[in-house]
Amino acid sequence: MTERLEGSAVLRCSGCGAVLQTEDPAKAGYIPKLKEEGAQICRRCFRIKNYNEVSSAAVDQDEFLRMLAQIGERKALVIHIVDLFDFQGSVITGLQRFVGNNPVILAVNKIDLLPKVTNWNKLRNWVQQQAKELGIKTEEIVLCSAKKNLGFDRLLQEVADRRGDRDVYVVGATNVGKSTLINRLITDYSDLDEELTTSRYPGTTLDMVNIPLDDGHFIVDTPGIVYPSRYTELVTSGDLVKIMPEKPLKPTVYQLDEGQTLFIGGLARFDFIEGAHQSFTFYTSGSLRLHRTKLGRADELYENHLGELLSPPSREDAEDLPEWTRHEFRVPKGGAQDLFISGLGWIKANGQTGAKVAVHAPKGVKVIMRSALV
Ligand SMILES: Nc1nc2c(ncn2[C@@H]2O[C@H](COP(=O)(O)OP(=O)(O)OP(=O)(O)O)[C@@H](O)[C@H]2O)c(=O)[nH]1
Ligand SMILES: [Mg+2]
Repeated sequence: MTERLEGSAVLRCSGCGAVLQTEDPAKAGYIPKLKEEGAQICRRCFRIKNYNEVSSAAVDQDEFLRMLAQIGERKALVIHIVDLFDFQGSVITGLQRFVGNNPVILAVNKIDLLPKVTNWNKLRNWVQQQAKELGIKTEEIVLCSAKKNLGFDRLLQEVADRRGDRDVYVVGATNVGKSTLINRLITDYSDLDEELTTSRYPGTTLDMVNIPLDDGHFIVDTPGIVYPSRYTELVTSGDLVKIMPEKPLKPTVYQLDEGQTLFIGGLARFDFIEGAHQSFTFYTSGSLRLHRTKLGRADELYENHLGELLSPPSREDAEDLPEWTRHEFRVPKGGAQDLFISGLGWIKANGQTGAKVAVHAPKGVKVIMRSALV
């Protein structure tokens, strides 16, 4: 694919957007042999696509913000994708600053991960409310799943209605499903001979990728913003697979008394400090084991059994994670609340009687209380 924006004819990888080069195999965009034209992909994309190889790369964040700011100077329709499993962790709160007056569609992706019983109208209201609280300005909210092909008729309709003579820019945090979503979208708009590269690991797309549409406009894939407050950016690639759910969540309900603690593997800890006997529901990946103990014994258990009974992480990997911070919350009597741990999931407190609780998670990981999603 040739570079349109700067006018020169640099050849780019049609999988990740990196400028193709034949000089240095260790650098982005390496390809053993360059073709003069036509879609071609770099060796890294070839390996991710064919061997599921892990190959995340960090895009320089200043470079990224510069890229985002370019959108504000153009006539664009922006699709802002967030990951429903990590809503508060993946949403770009300052987006308006970058995209100027261009219209934004908020696409809430990965809805296939919610339990089958979810009430979609209620979910839509929840998203609307959260977006409002976070100051997100959006023309439209679309709930979708790029993986399971849900919500796409709606999304395509919204794009068609609002596109006019604009290019479409797809932006979001890493790993929210931007490239997967575009691969789905363009089956309707263009005959692409090479799909965008997608992978389970954050940091797959490395630069803007301009995909020509049939009418001369473009849909543009962008690299994800790295938010260090997401657990998914902290763990090893092996543990990432365990914390990211692949299948619909099967929540686990615990009837707890005050003075009890639950460990989520060795990745986080939930203390029920004070309150009447009540239930708490854990929404985390099915690959993580939960372990119940007494609050008074929790420190000792962690000290002695991290990496074994309490895993992931392994003891060795745990040494590379930041020390834990303790976040204390008072769940008010009233509506149900989630104690949300970015990238790891959330714990729902039903709010019938109120409670004092605490969440322990590595320093820097976003932990907040929010009104319940489910
Ligand atoms: N469950 C589920 N997984 C999804 C969905 N969409 C994408 N994924 C998965 O999320 C992971 C990341 O997808 P990508 O399309 O590479 O994400 P991206 O936003 O382009 O990521 P970067 O290029 O790293 O910023 C992959 O494992 C996808 O299969 C979805 O709707 N549901
Ligand atoms: Mg991508």
